Formats: sequence, structure tokens, C-alpha cells
Amino acid sequence: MNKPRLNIGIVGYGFMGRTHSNAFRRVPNFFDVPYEPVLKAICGRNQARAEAFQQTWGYESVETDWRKLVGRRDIDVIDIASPNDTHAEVAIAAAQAGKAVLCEKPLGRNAAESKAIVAAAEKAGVPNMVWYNYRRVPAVRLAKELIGEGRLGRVFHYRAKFLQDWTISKDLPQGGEALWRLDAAVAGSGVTGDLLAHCIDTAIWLNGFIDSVAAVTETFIKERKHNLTGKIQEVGIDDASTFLARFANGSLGNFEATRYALGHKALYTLEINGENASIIWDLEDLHRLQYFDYRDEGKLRGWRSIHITDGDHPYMKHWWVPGLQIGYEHTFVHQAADFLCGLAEGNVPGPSFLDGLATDYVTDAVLTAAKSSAWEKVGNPQ
Ligand code: SOE
Repeated sequence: MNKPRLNIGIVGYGFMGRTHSNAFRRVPNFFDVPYEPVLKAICGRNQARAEAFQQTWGYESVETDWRKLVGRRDIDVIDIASPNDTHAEVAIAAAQAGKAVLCEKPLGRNAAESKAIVAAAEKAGVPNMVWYNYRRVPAVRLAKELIGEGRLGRVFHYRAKFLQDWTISKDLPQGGEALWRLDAAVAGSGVTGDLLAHCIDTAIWLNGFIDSVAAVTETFIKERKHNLTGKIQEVGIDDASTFLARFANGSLGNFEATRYALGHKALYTLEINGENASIIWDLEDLHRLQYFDYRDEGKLRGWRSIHITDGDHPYMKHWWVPGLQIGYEHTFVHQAADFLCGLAEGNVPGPSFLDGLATDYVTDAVLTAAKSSAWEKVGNPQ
């Protein structure tokens, strides 16, 4: 039986445009999704680049103005994969046009922008989702299941870090294509909104809301050439950000992100210590979950390194045979699958725009706390 077609228009042909396009291309080959996702239009400012992207990914059409894309009656879903400074404007217009809206993380450059996006989506009643893709790493989802089953008991500690090293050179310019993450006006913040946002989203999902934070941030290279103006300009982003947190459930959090950890390209790790068991996960070894359970028989008690490749592990029955691994891009395929199934059932799963706002409240509080040198309360999205 032919499935109903769902026409997708993606804004942005950079790194994230590729991950999202790949997800919608591959999802029907591996998951029994209720729609046939159609790559209807790719939208980007540069016509030649948009056309090249269209060829590579098999889009039906090209737009260079996102307003035209949002206005098209033949588009069902607007998927925003462009730099952070475009998220609010496009998401709000797309919601007002009655489209389902997907948005790359972080939702807004700050909580104020995210609040406006949430309000527009709620007013229009449109399905929405933020691409916090690491929730859909099978090992991280298994961690969620183990916590949900109560295996950890009361949680005492949540620890997460996201370490990179790609901005250490003082000669690296800021701004423009590929380097907009260094431009505060476009990105909103540095590692707090880019990397810690991932850690915070997963943390809230696994361990509940964060109540208050104390933080330090640093900008190690104070001035860089700006690619768009050609001038040496002050750097407005945080290069490193570390914060302590109190979760609403009484546990303590310890978070760190930096782009100055030489040797680390994308080391996202998290550890949770409960009264009965502990969990460790590491993005560089993403198909493993480390699990320690104190209730195991004493002489065999120790860390188990679970290889998350079996058919009864989350998402894995859709891929290869037990023992064979998947990777980063599959997390986006999983999110596309969950979105399409949820859309058909009228219940799109998180992270919703409201979840995106919850994370932005924490990142705002972290940046405020770094300035005030005091503990700051986190805004409540509810
Ligand atoms: C930054 O280098 C970056 O690409 C982030 O923007 C992504 O969200 C993260 O998943 C990997 O690192």
C-alpha cells in the first residue's frame, strides 16, 4: 500500500542540512514509518550551492528565500538546519503558516527567543521537535530505560562534559560560513549554547530539571579577524564553560565544555551515580554503556561494558545483525523515525520546543552566573 507523502523543506545546506537530509533519505529503508518522507525543497542563500546540494541529496526543488519556502502550500514540514540566528524567525513564521516545525539545537540564541518560538508553536498547535540527537544514541536510550526502571535508586551525582579542540589557534577567524559558531551575534553564545546544551538536554531528560547553577566561563582568545568585515574584532563567545548544578531531585551536577581541550575532537561523556547503580557513557565509544550494580553477587561485582548492538537494545533491531555497530548519523535517522511515527499518532515525542526552552533557561542561567559569581536560579519552562 502506498504511504501518504510528507513533503519536507529543509532550511540550511551546511553540516546539519546534511545530517537531516541523510536522516529523511534513509529512514524508510530501515524503519516502517507511516509516511513516505519526500525531500521536496532545500533552501539556502546561495543558488549554486543550493543546486549542488539538491543534486547530491535528490531534492525536488530549490529555494533561496526561506519566506518563499514557508509560504509554499506543498510543504508539510519545515526543518531548520541553518545557523542559530535564523531559528526564531523561521520557526515562528513556519508555525504561523501551520507547518510542523523541526529545529536544530539550540532552539533559540537565548531563552527569550525560545519562549517566543514556543508561544508561536503552541498558539498554532503545530507538531514540533528540536534535534538534540544524542538522546537517540541506543546506549543513551538504554540508560534512560534503566533509570526509568528504578535500577539506580536515588541519584546523587550527574557528571557531564563535552570537550573539543578546534578553536585553539589564535589565527582562526570568526564569523561567516563554517565559523559562525565563533560569532556571538549569530550563535548566541559559545560552548555553553553549542556543547553544554547537549549535555543539559540529556541531563534534564535523564535526571529531571535543574534548579540552580554556579558557573565560570572564559574567552581565551579575546580578538579574532571577522570573516565578514575583514576586521579584527572582539570575540563575544565563551571558549570554555564549567558549572555546578543542583537538580530538583536533590542530586548534584558537574558540567564542563570547552573547545580548548587539545586532543579531544568530540568527547561527550556522562556519568550518573545512584544509590544502587552507576552508569557511564562516552560518545567516542558510543555503542557501549558502562553499568555497575552494587546488588550483583559480591565476587562478580564490577563494571559491565555492555555492547549495545543486540536486537533487544533500543533501535538496534532495525539495523544489522547483533554485534555490528552503528554511529553518529543513525541518531538523526532514529529521530526522524520517531518524529514520523509520532506525527501519525498525533503525539510527536520530545525533545519538544518546550524541552528546548528548558535547556535554554539553564544556558542563560549559566552565562548569568558566570558574570555574577553567584548561584543563579534556573527559569521554569512549565
Ligand atoms: C560543534 O563543533 C558541533 O558540531 C556542535 O554544533 C554539534 O551540535 C555537536 O553535536 C558536535 O559539535
